[in-house]
Amino acid sequence: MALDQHTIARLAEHLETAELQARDVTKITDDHPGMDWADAYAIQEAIRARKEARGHRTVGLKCGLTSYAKMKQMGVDSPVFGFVSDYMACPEGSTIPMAGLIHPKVEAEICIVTKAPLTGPGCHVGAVLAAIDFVIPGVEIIDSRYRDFKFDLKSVIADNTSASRFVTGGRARRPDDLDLRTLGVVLEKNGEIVAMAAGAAVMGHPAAAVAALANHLGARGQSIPAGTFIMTGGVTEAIAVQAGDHVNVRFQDLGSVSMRFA
Ligand code: OOG
Ligand code: MG
Repeated sequence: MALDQHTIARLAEHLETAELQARDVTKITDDHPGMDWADAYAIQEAIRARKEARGHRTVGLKCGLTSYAKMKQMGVDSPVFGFVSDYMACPEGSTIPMAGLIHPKVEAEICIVTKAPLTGPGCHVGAVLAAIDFVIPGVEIIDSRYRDFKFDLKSVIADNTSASRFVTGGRARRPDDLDLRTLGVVLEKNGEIVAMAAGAAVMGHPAAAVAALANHLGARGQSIPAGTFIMTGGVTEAIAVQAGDHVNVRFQDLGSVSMRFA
């Protein structure tokens, strides 16, 4: 670690305050160019601890930048991991207020819930498939706290990978009767198709993103408990939304997930 505990705590407060006040900030690596990966995840952990200390439950984990479309859009080359809190969950079909958000974008995500723990290193697609209880379609609303959504990997990890809101809906299915690689996803905004992809866009197989998460946690002596909700990452590039927009995502075999912004 290159940063001291005091600086980690100060940066966590800085980024979480930006989130809660919906104000953008400059990316933290501008002021701390020497920060390392451990610092970045330590800041994210400190943000999680702040939320939990205020009584917010952590209700899931997320993989990000797992598709080539997302990596290309954001100009980065490796996945990142974060968490989602109870207050980020929005009901299917609801209206999400733009007040409280900075410059949100929507992403279509294949999500899973585990029925057995997953532990890395060495976690692989087969182990993940054996541990999936059900697959559920979701939409993540990301909202980078960084000005103009511009960041590098360390800055975005510290910012809890832009986590802001999420919606699950559609129809949950057991993994046995699904091929997650060929599962088609169509993202519509205001009735027009704006992006589409298949599950394989996510690291060749969405379960590979979960394996990567287990291996990332394994390197830190942690594992994924049974019953964990996990978002595997946007299958297409993220789409900016504004007040008045309606978003509907159709997932093959899993129904659709929709929401409105006001
Ligand atoms: C980082 C978060 C990426 C995903 O699904 O790829 C993410 C960002 O693009 O702001 O959640
Ligand atoms: Mg995402």
